Amino acid sequence: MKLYYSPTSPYVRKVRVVAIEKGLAEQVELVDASPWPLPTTVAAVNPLGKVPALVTDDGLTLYDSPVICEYLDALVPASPLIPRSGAARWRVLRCQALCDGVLDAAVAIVLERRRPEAERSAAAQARATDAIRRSVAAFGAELNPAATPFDLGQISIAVALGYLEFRLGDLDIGTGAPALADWWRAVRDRPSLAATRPG
Ligand SMILES: N[C@@H](CCC(=O)N[C@@H](CS)C(=O)NCC(=O)O)C(=O)O
Repeated sequence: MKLYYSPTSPYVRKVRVVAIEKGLAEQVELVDASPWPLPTTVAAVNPLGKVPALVTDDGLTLYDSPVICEYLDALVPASPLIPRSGAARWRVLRCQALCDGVLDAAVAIVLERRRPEAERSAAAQARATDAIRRSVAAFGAELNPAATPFDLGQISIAVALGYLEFRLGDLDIGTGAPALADWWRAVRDRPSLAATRPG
């Protein structure tokens, strides 16, 4: 399989963590395809021009990160990272959606900050920051420390917190509730997260 990636993309990191947790890392060849600056090689496989994109051994191209995570999880049916059915499944998928939304808001702020000062919107940044703060405050209720294995919801929370630390440490969003801080301390150096840490 070929994974079109950039080393700092949090969506790519989520996919790489899933690949490691599923024992698939050796089968994933990384293809450097940073979307900035244009032109990007990823546009040849994903018309959206975004990483991650995965080309499977059967030649099927998949995007975006939730679809790729679901594919990798299904490839090795043992120890699913996304429960197959029931409330547990919807909770994990909702948690991934919440965390991807945090990433969308965080990436939007990072891109805003790269624009010339006169073109930046303080209102857009404030709105995105509020969404991040509310969402991180909701992470505590999404935690499932007893989840075995480290499920896709928890992977998504770890990737979101890691990206906020990496790019937006100055916003001082932190981890909020003590339970979330304890959980983050316990998981942050897990091998799949250590191996994919940006920067
Ligand atoms: N929803 C997508 C988001 C992917 C995404 O936005 N990737 C960024 C890199 S962090 C990108 O490639 N952006 C290029 C662009 O927006 O043109 C996913 O989950 O894969």
